[in-house]
Amino acid sequence: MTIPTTHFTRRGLTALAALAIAAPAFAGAALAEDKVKLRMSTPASETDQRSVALAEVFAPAVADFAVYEPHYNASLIKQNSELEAIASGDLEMSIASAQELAQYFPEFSIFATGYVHQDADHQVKVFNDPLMEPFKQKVEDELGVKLLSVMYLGRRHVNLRQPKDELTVMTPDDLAGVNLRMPGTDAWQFLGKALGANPTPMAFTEVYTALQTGSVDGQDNPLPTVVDAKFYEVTNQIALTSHLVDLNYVAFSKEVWDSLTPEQQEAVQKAADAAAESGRQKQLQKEADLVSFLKEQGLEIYEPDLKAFRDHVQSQYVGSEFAASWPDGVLEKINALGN
Ligand code: KDO
Repeated sequence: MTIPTTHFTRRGLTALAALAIAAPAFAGAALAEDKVKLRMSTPASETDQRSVALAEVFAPAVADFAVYEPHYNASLIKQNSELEAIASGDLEMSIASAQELAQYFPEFSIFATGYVHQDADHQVKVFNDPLMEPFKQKVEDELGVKLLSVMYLGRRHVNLRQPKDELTVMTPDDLAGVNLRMPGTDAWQFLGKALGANPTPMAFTEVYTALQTGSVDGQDNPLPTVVDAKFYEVTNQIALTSHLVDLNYVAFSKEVWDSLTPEQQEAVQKAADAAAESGRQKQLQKEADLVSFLKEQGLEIYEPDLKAFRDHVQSQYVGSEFAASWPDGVLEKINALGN
């Protein structure tokens, strides 16, 4: 707390005296105005499991010294600009994608590549493995952002407006000419192309209307997102391609981190890990439960030829500019951590 040293008034002195008497009661607990403000911006909604986990698990665990201030639906910072906002001091936290990081550090595209991560456990093993250290260090040194933990977004699938009897997606060839909305960075667009589709860049917050009006044929996201964002209201089928076991990192301002005491840093780290774990379990449960809900809503849900998709996607990355940026041996290490 900063106490003014000039312009003392009688009333001010009385207030200060009252504070001095009450001081022992505050020992150890900072006043609200002294706490670190943690503005978090995400395109996700308030009911998305990553948002819920941060609000219900992260925020209370750091409440002694920090005020968590979430901004949902990209209302504070637009999608894919959050890291820049943290770097310039306009934001303290975000839920960052590997694709967004790949805008600055192309090697992060390895974590955004189709069919690389196998499942939620594999993501955690990769994130906590020494292989990740140089990646984390670079983001910290060059962008001033600490990647605290990995959050599970889920298995992305192809979700289309066309009913299955009009278009059945069994192989990448079936997606030829399909305008598939993908988020707007190069790594995302490349993945859309690798799936065989015609990728269209668009912010997450615009997708519902685009599906409703037919300005795109479809989009890709995990089942919990299809439900949370109500995409099922404006689409007719889901081909379970599982083309990306998707993740987001809990991104945190390095400047704010450095201003914390070692005890506070430990609390922030533990809180981020606990939130990620809580969100992961809930998201996995939702993925398992939501197939029947979506079928009840009239969507046709089926598994395409997964080998055909995997082979095609992987063949697109071989020799690509993305693969050229991957440090030697990292893909092998990631694969070795899987099943
Ligand atoms: C999306 O735009 O499709 C995406 O799923 C990409 C993710 O990286 C992430 O930004 C997510 O949107 C938002 O958090 C909304 O769920």
